[in-house]
Amino acid sequence: MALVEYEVKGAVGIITINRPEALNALNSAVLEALDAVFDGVDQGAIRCLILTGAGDKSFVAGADIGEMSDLDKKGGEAFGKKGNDIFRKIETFPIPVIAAVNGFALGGGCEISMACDFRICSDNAMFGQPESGLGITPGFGGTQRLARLVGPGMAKQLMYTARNIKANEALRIGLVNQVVPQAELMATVEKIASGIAQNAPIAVRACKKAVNEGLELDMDAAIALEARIFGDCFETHDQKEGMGAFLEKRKEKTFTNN
Ligand code: CO8
Repeated sequence: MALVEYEVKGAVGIITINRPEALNALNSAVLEALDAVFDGVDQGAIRCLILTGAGDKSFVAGADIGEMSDLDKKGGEAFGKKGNDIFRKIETFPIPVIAAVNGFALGGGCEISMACDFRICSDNAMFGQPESGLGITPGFGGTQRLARLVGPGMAKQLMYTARNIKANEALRIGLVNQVVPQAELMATVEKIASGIAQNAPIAVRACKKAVNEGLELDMDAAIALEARIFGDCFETHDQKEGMGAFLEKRKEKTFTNN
């Protein structure tokens, strides 16, 4: 069995981290396999991706503690970079990526979920950044993405205390968008992904770019960025198709990502 599996259902791609015997912990081999799967996604045919973990207990229980335990400064930085490079690839991937969090999302597991566009989790999910209890900081972007997602005060409390939180608390603090019974998780996320896949991919991708890049700018520059991206839409087939269908009272729309 591959360490990372990839299944295509229509215009939705499902990426499954498949190392259940270690609760899908991220070692170098898993990170490299994940990178290769993202590189292989057919960006013409696929309109939404789902990232999940194999089994019903864990999404990803963190970076591999065994592999990290003997690292020196240089090795720690290199391992951190390996994770950061692939997480950034996910975050900036042109196609939306939804994390379907089906259990533990701890340390690097919480971090990879935060590199996705948004998170839907099962009722048994558990999130946390337990690194301070291991004598390290989060190293796959957690100090930055958690603070941006839930605010610096809540992020600092979670990191300093190394306390894990259950699904409902993750929902309350805005770390996840929705909590569903575990048996319904994949069906729920696939339905959301299919809904996204029905909209103009060129517009969905432009929204992702505008939000991600705009958050790095001050408001004036961010609005100017949005204006440029918005204007670009009017040179697309998909804008003519989307508005044309509305005006013609036509339900069927043929979006081409052009
Ligand atoms: N790394 C390696 N192996 C793991 C990990 C992990 N993170 N998590 C679980 N496993 C393994 C266990 O060792 C065990 O293997 P074995 O059967 O061979 O002993 C197997 O998975 C099953 O785990 P448990 O028996 O522990 O299962 P439990 O249900 O009793 O407990 C827990 C589940 C609570 C999730 C527990 O496994 C646990 O606490 N895991 C570690 C969670 C953690 O601390 N994660 C954060 C790791 S640090 C990190 O992610 C830093 C990211 C940034 C790195 C930057 C690099 C520079």
